[in-house]
Amino acid sequence: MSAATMGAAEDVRDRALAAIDAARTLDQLDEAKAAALGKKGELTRIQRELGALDPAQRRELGAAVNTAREAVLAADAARRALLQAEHDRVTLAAEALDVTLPARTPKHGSLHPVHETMELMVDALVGLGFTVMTGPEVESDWFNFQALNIPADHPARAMTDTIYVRGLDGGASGDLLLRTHTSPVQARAMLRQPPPLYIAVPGRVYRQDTPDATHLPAFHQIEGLAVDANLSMADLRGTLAEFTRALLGPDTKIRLRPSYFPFTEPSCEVDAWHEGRWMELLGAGMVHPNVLNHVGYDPEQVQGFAFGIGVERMAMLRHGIADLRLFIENDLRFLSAF
Ligand code: FA5
Repeated sequence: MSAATMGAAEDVRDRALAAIDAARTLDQLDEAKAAALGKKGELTRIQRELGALDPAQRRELGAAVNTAREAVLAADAARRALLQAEHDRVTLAAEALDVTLPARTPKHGSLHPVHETMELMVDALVGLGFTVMTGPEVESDWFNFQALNIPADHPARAMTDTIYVRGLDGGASGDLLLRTHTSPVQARAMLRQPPPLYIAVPGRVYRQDTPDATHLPAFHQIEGLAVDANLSMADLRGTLAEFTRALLGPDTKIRLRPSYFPFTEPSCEVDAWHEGRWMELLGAGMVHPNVLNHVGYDPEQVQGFAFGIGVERMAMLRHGIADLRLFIENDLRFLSAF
């Protein structure tokens, strides 16, 4: 075997080591390695030619090829580790997140003060044994008025300015209206079940009232109705005293003033003492026998008391707010104070 042949393995090794050293990327390194050790690589070719040599030469050249291969593999591994580390560093830098940016914190909303007050009022009544019920805001004349002892020509219809609903054809519906109070649910409840009955009815009501500090054209009421044997005005007063204490504190003073509602007899209005004056909170009374008769209850067997409380008025007292209109202006500076 010629010295030139012996030197061939070392030449290939030297060229491979130089190419490996010069590789700037992992791709270039792969190329340099394949040029020596790949299927068509130079060392691979020399190795293939070993078969044609006699045994002594084959052993000698074979050893030279192996030494060269190990040198190339070692250089490749060392260079690969270096290039891989560099590659990782560049990738990490490119994909880095700046965790020092101010976070976008979620904005938490809160219940509207009227809604929150309504929930507390309902809770207090549930605590006194009442069951929650609701009814429609678009109501029939019969439930809103007639069932409540207010016939068509009754002067009490003028007590509230009713908003009537037109039929879809644009003509007057004659019968449909936006309920002016939560009282129509009294008859709905009594028609559904026999006495005894204790219900609390939260909901929105509508009147053609001009907005002022204590009136809104759309507001909320909670109706209370209790029908049972042997109920009296004393039960009504006790219930309302407990209720107002639960909402406004244990020292709350209330007073009952005689009043008139067609669907209660006797009737009263209840005021709470607030900031040096009495504030009207609700209307109430003993359910009129005609109302019980309308729904098939026997006034000889059962009596009832009923009351309708203004939710906005209660929210006003609880939060010391002077003007109801603040509740509907949707000024976030006002609403986020609760
Ligand atoms: C009624 O609506 C009767 N249905 C209450 C009732 C129920 C009496 C059961 C007897 C038995 P009145 O119109 O007074 O009554 O309204 C009741 C309460 O709603 C008032 O005391 C007041 O707190 C509130 N309220 C009335 N009008 C307005 C308004 N425009 N804006 C805000 N709150 C109002």
